[in-house]
Amino acid sequence: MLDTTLYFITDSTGYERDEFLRRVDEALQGGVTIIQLREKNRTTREYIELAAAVHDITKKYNVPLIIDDRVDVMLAVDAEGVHVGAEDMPVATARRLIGKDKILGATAKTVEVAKAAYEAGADYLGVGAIYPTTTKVKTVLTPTETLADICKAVPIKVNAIGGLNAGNLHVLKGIDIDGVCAVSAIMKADSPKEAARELKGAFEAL
Ligand code: TZP
Ligand code: MG
Repeated sequence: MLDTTLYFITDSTGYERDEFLRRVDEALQGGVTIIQLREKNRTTREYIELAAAVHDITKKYNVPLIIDDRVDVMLAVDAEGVHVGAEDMPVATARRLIGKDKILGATAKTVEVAKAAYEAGADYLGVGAIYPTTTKVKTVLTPTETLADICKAVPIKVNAIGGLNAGNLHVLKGIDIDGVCAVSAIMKADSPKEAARELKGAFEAL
């Protein structure tokens, strides 16, 4: 059963390979339940090589590895799934290429897009940004009301994303989300392990 409780999205920018992989391992020790490798500035060769290294780690923890955007990279390393956004491959096309057993995630900022993604075969949705993000991601804010509406509109898992940390999750109280996604709160923490633990605790306390 897919567990999106604590969804860690990586960003290797600024980290040496070993330090990046060490942080990924730490985050997993801290209780991350699903992990997405998200690389925007790598060659295909580098993306595949890094994905294989991350996959070797995630397998030890039995945590699914999702590849951002790139179906080819997902297939190359036999990762557990792929995540597509509005400018990426359409959800239905991705589903056709990866088959019915792989995990397919999609980004949704409106109820309409959420329903379409569900109907096209998505297993979970990432909805946000809830707060402005300090990552380089270009995104608009999604009101928490829309997040709540999306949770009611689709039967698949819905995660909140964008600027979330253990100290600000309370804005999501009462909304029927399945989990939270975070980049910076875990990636850039002094201790990714502690950060993951705290974030998970804060989500479970909601
Ligand atoms: N999509 C919407 S916001 C975001 C993505 C990929 C980045 C979230 O990063 P952070 O550091 O958790 O704000
Ligand atoms: Mg994308």
